[in-house]
Amino acid sequence: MRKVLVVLIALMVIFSVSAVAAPKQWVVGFSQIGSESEWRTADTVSVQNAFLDEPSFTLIYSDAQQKQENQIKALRSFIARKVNCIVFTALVETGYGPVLQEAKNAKIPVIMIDRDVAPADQGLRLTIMGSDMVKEGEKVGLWLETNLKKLGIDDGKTDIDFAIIDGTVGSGAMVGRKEGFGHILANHPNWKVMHEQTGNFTTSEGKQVMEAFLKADPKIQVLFTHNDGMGLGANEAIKEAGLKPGKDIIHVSIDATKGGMEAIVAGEINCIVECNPLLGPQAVQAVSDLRAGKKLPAKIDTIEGIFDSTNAAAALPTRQY
Ligand code: GYE
Repeated sequence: MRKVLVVLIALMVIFSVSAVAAPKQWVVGFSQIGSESEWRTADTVSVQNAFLDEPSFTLIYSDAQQKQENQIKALRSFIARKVNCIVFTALVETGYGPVLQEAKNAKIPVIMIDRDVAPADQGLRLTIMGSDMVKEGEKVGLWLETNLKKLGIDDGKTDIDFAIIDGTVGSGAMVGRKEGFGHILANHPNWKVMHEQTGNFTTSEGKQVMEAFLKADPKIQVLFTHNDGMGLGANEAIKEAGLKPGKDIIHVSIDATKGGMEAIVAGEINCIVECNPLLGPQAVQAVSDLRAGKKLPAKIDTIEGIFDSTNAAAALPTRQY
């Protein structure tokens, strides 16, 4: 009996020590695409801070400055350094197959955050965490479906002049948003997309593109910008052309940055579909789970809302990005 007790106590001690044992030190490589927007800055800071707060992780950060070749180099250097895990946002969807295969051969798990790779390469990464870009595009279309009617702009028959400023061509965010919006567009033969061009997700290009659109066609009725940064740039161009954004041109966007939300409150953007950049805590959770030997789900979604004149002002004071 005594012996049994001693063994039991010994086991309990071993168990409790191992339960509180510090996690293994892990080195994580993070390949970010650049700093093209407010959204991106918020995303980078969120990931960096979340890993910094967790002393058992060392984060190696690499900024590709919008160049795919820089990202491929960064991924190769992470592999050469034998990092424990790679966190990766893909600038565009294609072209990373070989380097992802190298990571897989080296048994280094890759967690995508925000922008994914194309389906053909998705077997080479472990999971994707971030927004559903297709859904975002659909939400934009559905808001317009309801509200263009309410505003008396859409009678279901008369042609409506649409302009779209796309994000970076070939990026997961642009491809998904275009596809999702396309699902709703297909139900409205009178929504005519007369102008569509990329603004590369930057405010300056958003402005330039809108200037060119308005020069060619001052009668644009609806504008969809793939992010708020380009939206704010486009609004400058609209105002400089003597028009009122949000009134003369109905304007819908994606992200819900502070600047975008202020534009809703000012009546200059009509609707913004939220895209959450604060992925750091979820990324740390996923890498920690992986380190603990847990299986990660194939897709980790972020929770997002939609804002217009009915709720933007109330949400603005607590906006973190
Ligand atoms: O909407 C845009 C950023 O990939 C979801 O990239 C992201 C997009 C975001 O530059 O502002």
